[in-house]
This record gives sequence, structure tokens and C-alpha cells, in this order.
Amino acid sequence: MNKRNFLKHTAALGAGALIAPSLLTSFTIPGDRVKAGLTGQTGFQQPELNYAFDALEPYIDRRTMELHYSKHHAGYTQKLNEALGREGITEDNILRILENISSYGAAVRNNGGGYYNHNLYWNFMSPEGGGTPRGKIGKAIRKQFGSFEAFKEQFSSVAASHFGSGWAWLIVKPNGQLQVVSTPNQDNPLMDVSEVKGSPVLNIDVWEHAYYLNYQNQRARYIEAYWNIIDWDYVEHLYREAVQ
Ligand code: MN3
Repeated sequence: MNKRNFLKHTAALGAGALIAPSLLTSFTIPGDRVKAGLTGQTGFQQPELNYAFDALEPYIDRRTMELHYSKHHAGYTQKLNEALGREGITEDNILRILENISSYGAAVRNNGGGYYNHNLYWNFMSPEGGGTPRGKIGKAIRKQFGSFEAFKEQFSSVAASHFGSGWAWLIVKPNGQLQVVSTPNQDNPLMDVSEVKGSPVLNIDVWEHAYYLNYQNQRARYIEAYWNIIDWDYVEHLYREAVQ
């Protein structure tokens, strides 16, 4: 990271950040498939945001972004590292941990999922996002769901009706088909314990901490707003990786 971006970033993080500036130097997530690994003694690191906390307004407000990133996600990251340390686990590939999550304790499952799911979530959002997907993913969505509108309706409905905390996902199943699913808590479709398994190409966080400050109990309004900020280029990137 160059000095200008570093200063911009640390200024954006503010005094409440749980992570030291030295941990913020090595991430470029889009194009990199969130393969953050263990580096020396620092453990898994929270990726940088590619935009300022207020960049997604009015759809996601600054305060929600700041708390979500600097407190919730930073907390999952820290607790994941602590849990791995306690269990004496040296595996440095988060995907391998998730794929074998049944062999780890509950703290690794909850915080490993929390770490990875948010890494994806930040990248599914962009101030330049929204609109209708083109490319291979646009074509696949139209083929599978009939139309983009039909897909949007199904994804929104699954996200809105998921009971309690969790996530909604668009995944590519091992047979190449797309499917909309939801997972409880911080589980995800990569985990061996997941009911339906596949590669994530889109998600949305439906924990109340993701929307309550701005939308209170109206989860459906937050989901509706999400369509205005989805970064379809990143979705396309993950889709191409999943089907190659
Ligand atoms: Mn969250």
C-alpha cells in the first residue's frame, strides 16, 4: 500500500479500530479470492475495505459500515486467531478449514465463518455497483431462473424469510447449477456441515447488525437497497472461477 492510501485508510478507520495499521498492508481481495493466510504470528488478517465507510450511502449508512467492519468483523477475525491458537491449529488456508469444519470446535466454526463470509460481503458491495449482471453470470442467471427479475425475487425472498441471524447465498453447485440458499449463524455453503454445498458467488448478511441502525426491523428494505450496490464484476469473477 502506498503512503497516501495508507493514510486515507487509517484515517477512515478512526481510533476505534481493533487492528494495528501494520496488519493492513497486504490485501487486495478482488481478483484474489480471499485467500488471506497466516503470516508469521499475526494469524488471519482482516482485509482492507476498498471504499470509505460512507461510500455506500444512502443504501448502507456510514455508522453501520464502521461498526460492522471495525467491531463485528474485526472481532470474528481476532477470535478466529485466538481459537486456532487455543486448538493448536496451524492450517493457513481458510478454505481448507471451512471445508473440514466438522473437525474443529465451535469457536473456529463461528469465527472462521464470520471471518470469511464478511471478506466476501465487503467485496460484493461497491459505490459503482448495482444494475443488471452481464457476462457469463448474467447469462447463467437468466438461463437458470428465467430472468434477472425472477432471480432477484427469489434471492430477496430467501434472504427476507431466513429465520434469525444468518446469510443468503447464490452458489454454484458441484454440477455447475446455480442455487439460492440460506445458512444459519456464520455457516456457509463451503462447510462440510452445510445442508447444500457449493461455491459462493454472492451473499448478503441478514444479521440485524448489518442493517438495524438504518432500517430497524425492516430487513426487506435493506435487502431492496442491496441491489443498488452489488458489484456484479466481482460476482462474475467468482462465477468464472467456480465453473472453470
Ligand atoms: Mn455481519
